[in-house]
Amino acid sequence: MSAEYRFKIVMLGDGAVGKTALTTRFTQDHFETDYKRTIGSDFAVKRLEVEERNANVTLQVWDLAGQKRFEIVRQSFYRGARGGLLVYDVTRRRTFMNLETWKKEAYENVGKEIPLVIVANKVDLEDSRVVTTEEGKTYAEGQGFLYAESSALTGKNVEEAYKKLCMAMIDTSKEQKDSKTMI
Ligand code: G3D
Ligand code: MG
Repeated sequence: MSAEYRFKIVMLGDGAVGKTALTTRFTQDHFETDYKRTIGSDFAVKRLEVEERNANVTLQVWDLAGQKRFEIVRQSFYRGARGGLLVYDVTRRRTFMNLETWKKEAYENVGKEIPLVIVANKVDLEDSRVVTTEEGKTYAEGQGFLYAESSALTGKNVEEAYKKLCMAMIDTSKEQKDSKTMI
């Protein structure tokens, strides 16, 4: 019998890196170019089978927008989060540099034990790519994070990125002897 898990996760990263596009691709399997700017914070739910851990996971994916500066929004955004995707845009180096800030914010709000996956998004834009696979991997490995390269546009590796995070969260929750339901 498969184990059942429920996890809340957060999408982190600079504006326009593709957090909403990834979430939409993952939860609804489509891509909207004119997706309206996320207002406040919102979540989508998706159930996922993780064969590698013989588990079914219900993910509550929280996506945050510009109002990050409002403390109250930030608190409810992070409350109960068990993991996060740290997203950057491979065509904009600044978004890669800023991963450090997002990591710190996650640590401050959730704690250093939160599993994070670094997601290098927009790999379909090969010609404008400025951050290499090597750089992304080196950063992720140095931090002890998993790494995934995705394209919300083509759908490449999107589910895999979330799945990697699921595996890390399952392993963490097992370590914490927190058996089944989380939220
Ligand atoms: P955010 O939620 O992180 O702020 P969005 O980012 O999901 O709103 O995406 C920002 C812009 O990048 C959008 O373009 C979106 O279509 C585009 N985008 C997101 N993911 C990808 C991807 O994997 N490949 C490509 N080529 N574009 C992507 P617009 O023009 O609508 O602002
Ligand atoms: Mg958004």
